[in-house]
Amino acid sequence: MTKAKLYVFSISHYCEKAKWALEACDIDYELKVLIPATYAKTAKTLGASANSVPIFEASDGAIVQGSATISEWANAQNEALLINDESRAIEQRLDDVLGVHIRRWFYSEALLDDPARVKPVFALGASILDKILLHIAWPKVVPVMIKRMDLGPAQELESKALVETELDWLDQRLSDGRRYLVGDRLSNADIAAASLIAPAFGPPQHPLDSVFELPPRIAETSKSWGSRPIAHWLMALYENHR
Ligand SMILES: N[C@@H](CCC(=O)N[C@@H](CS)C(=O)NCC(=O)O)C(=O)O
Repeated sequence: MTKAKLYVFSISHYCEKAKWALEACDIDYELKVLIPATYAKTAKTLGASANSVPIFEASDGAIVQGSATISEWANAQNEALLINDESRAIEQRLDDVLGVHIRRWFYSEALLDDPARVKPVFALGASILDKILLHIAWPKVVPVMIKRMDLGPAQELESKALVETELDWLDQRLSDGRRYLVGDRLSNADIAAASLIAPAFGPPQHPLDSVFELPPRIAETSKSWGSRPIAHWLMALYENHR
């Protein structure tokens, strides 16, 4: 048997979510950092059904794709997390709405205003060859990402408003002072919320904290959202569980 592997983009919040779930379930794995220019080829070689990361290759060769499926796989090994219908429904909403719009809001500023700031975050942990390839391919990668994620100034505002609505929903859920989104221990919903929101708040325990500074408009918004219950909850969850 070979060691399990997790294929990721270093910058991806969905990949941070899968890493956190695997680590919370004590799964031993090797991190394989991919880059936008070549990841699709790796996904195809692995036999993954879609061109997206995270992809987990278990030590028996099984391929598990997508952060929610990876969390389920990890938890099936030792049930370290709470996963039930309620936590699954919350995770799905977070994946489909908050995760997508926080990314669109974030890249609409970061990639349109200052793409050079984003490249080193993708390069973090990549092989030397991939770092060189990324550098060469970057001018072509940026317009593809802009088109695929539908980035732009109007989209930035639209996604920011959607993120705010989802944060209101989470604030409401936390209004009774609960420590976890579901039940009384760490669940897939907690990991999903914290890892997907992290790009807007930059908790110090986040693996990218030392290499990524929030873009200016997001930094300003993040400051103004700092007293929200969800902001305090996020910082505490990273501090206590990451
Ligand atoms: N819902 C999926 C989303 C995965 C996803 O969107 N991954 C992005 C990186 S953040 C990706 O691989 N994008 C490349 C592409 O779609 O071509 C999950 O939770 O894994």
